[in-house]
Amino acid sequence: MAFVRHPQINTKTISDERSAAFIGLGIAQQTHQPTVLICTSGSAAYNFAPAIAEAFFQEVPLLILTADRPSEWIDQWDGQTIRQVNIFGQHVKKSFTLPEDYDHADSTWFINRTINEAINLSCAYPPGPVHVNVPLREPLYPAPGEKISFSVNSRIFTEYDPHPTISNSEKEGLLESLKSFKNVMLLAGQQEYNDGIVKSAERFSKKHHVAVIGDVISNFHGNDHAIHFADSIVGQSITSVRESLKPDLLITFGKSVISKNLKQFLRHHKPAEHWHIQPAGTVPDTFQSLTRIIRSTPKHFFESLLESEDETSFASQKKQNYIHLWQAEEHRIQLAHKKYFNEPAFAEINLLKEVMNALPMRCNLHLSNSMAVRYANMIGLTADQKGVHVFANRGTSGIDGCTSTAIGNSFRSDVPTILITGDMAFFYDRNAFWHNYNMPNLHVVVVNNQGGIIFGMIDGPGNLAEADEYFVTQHKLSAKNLADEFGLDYISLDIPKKIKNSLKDFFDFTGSTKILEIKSHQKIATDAFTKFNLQIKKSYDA
Ligand SMILES: Cc1ncc(C[n+]2csc(CCOP(=O)(O)OP(=O)(O)O)c2C)c(N)n1
Repeated sequence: MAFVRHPQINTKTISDERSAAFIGLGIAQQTHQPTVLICTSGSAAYNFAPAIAEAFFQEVPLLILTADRPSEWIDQWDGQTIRQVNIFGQHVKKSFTLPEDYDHADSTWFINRTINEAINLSCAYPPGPVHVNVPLREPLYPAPGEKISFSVNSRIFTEYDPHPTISNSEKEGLLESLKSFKNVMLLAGQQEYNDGIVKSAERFSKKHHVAVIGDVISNFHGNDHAIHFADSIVGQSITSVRESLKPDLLITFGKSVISKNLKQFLRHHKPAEHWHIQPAGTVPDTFQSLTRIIRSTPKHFFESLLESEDETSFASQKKQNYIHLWQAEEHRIQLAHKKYFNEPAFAEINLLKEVMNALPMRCNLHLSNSMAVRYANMIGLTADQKGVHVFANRGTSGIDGCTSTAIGNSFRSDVPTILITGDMAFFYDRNAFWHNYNMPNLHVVVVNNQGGIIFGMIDGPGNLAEADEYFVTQHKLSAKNLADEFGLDYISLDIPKKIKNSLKDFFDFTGSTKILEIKSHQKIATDAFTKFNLQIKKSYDA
């Protein structure tokens, strides 16, 4: 009530706490400020947990306020009472508990300083979720006529993130070292679109002759010269090609990469050195070859290392060869794509290619786990689609909040939000729609193949006798029923003849929420996926 009645705070109420928390995550992705999540006591708090884990690994700021009973009432079989202290375990940056009684002046001082610390900590690099447990003593509701008043001029601790810089001596050392490597790979992990980073990385790569690799969640599609199909290249090529692509020096920044093929390739062909650029926080050793942690922002690193003398043309030529090798492979994949997509087919990968081609110039593109994000990575975005900003819940890769996150984005973005999702992820998170708010220009593509088709596509579960029942988990749900129930516009795409008109209707932005259900078939989809990969493999036969 205090939040709802505060004149400068915007609130929304979402009944399902799991969806609410993911919606909060989606809002924070747009505002870059902590979204405050508030819930009642008891199991409600646990339902925030999936989104909190996602926010922790995706490094999105959230401030979580859980109402609680006073400590003496815990474990006394009182209603809606569970053990809430540290309930989110290691997936919050810190957990605080506020005092239960406010009579003493020290209590209000403590609350003020705790909330200051919580907000600042949530924003400090790497941003993330912070929990404040709030035990409340009865009476919980104001007496009739009782007014809520707000403190004015509350004390605020301002805090600015330190800007880690590269000293001159460190810069000299890095440049000297950089010169000594021939095959240098710059690999971008998941990050939000940032034109400044894309451009400075491009200048850095040109200056130092570095091959730039970035998948669809790295938001590097604005860079024409970068390699976007590394997953297909290292996954489908022949041994000799893979050997030639091995880096001596790997430089990484950003968070995770989608491709298991690429991770395995780099773990197998370990570079002599791996530098990771990250201003603060724990640095993962994803490729088992980390040798240097550079405490800087990527942009500052790239720009600092631009100021150096050019290498001799002989040295630069040798480095350039490595880039050319990657670019030739990228070109080979593009040609294979052309051949494959030239033959029309009513299959998921072909239809999603059409969807991605038809995206508006400026939009947020949300990709659910798991085939949606993989298909999008294989199809790729082009440099002239740099107004398309890609989001995916790859912190924990859950299917439980992809729709809610997209909806959170749509609440706070003035460009359309397009979600491409599989059916399992879509139906799992159906309560994302259970509220009374408009989702302006949210357009959802549901690829309905009646189960988790990913498990039929990856090595391992696909061949097991239990695959259909326990992995793919067949179902008969239709997005039409959901659209009817929630009053959303619905378009069904079930035959090739409808493609053009369905996409035209779907990409007509009238402000309403639209669902396009692609009626897919598992066998056709898996056969098409095999054919697509075979087309790439075949290009190595000659
Ligand atoms: C909360 C959660 N439960 C289970 C999983 C395991 N999982 C990964 S992908 C997937 C199936 C997704 O199916 P769907 O949304 O239909 O997409 P498709 O793979 O068919 O493209 C499952 C169950 C998960 N990632 N998250």
